[in-house]
Amino acid sequence: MAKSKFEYVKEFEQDDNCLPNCWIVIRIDGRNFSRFCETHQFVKPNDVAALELMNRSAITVMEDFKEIILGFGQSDEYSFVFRKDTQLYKRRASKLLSNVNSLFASAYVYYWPRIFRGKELYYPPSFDARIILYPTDKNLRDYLAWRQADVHVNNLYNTCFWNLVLKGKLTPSQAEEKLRGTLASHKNELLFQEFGINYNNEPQLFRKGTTLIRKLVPDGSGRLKPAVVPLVDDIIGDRFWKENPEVIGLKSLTTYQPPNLVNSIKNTKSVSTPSSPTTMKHGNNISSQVINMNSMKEEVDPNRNRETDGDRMQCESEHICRR
Ligand code: DGT
Ligand code: MG
Ligand code: MG
Repeated sequence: MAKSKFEYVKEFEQDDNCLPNCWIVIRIDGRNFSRFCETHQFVKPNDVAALELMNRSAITVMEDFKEIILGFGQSDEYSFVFRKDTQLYKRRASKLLSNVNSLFASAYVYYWPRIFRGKELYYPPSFDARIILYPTDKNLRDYLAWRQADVHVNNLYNTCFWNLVLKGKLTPSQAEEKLRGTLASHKNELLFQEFGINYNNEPQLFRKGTTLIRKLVPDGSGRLKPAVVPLVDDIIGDRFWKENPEVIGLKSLTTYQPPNLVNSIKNTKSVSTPSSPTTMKHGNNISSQVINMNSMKEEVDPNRNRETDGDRMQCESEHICRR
């Protein structure tokens, strides 16, 4: 068919293929969620249902985009890591970015009524998105460590701030003034002295964010199915990466099946579809926790009330304080 005389305009489109052999990270972040959370009266500082909705939306993205090997979420943001050898959309940045972002936003609205039963969605939320390329595994791990350290810094600050305001009856500016320039150790002390809160006992979900990876899980009929599994774990230290070498190694999926999984699955709901990971006890391996997407209740492991590598590294170096 002859080309129309208008077709030359296509030449104005620019190539935006991501460099080969680099990890492709897409991070989305809620646009003006300070207002969105206020309007929808999210619990301060952490609203479990809101986090569940973020996780549900991110799982939807990962179920569709199979080349995403890992997701990490906290607050109003989610990072998605594509395989470094992905050829999806010929690695075109605009295609990857816009598709991931729009699917996340539509999933957020789609699942809102199921998670916030009866709570009205007053206006459509939106998310900004950026794409970043990391040439080395170390760069990628440092990126993820940076995001997880951010959870820690923000959550410690927010926990102090909202306790001072809600329980201590300080005004927001008084609370801000009180916390200005304080180190992590001061904030820990403040929480304990003034409110009897041991920060290390705060839910891990709030302190570490959610990591989504792919595992093979029993589907209830004796078969194994790939599923996106939400974990609450330290991803700053080496342990997580040693325990899940397939993630960065781009190897075949490993089975999420600790030795006593069969017994513990009997005691929990069966994994009906890969889209609904169930709560599974972590067997002998107590290092990470799986979130039940229905309740987001964490499994409590008394051995976990210790500072992890990430906490320690962050606490030692922390001079940042912000809300
Ligand atoms: P942006 O991203 O520049 O458009 O602006 P914001 O307002 O989205 O700011 P950002 O992304 O730095 O911070 C996230 C905001 O969302 C922050 O005001 C705290 C709020 N937020 C996130 N999760 C929760 C939650 O679970 N409960 C409450 N009450 N607020 C939350
Ligand atoms: Mg935001
Ligand atoms: Mg944010």
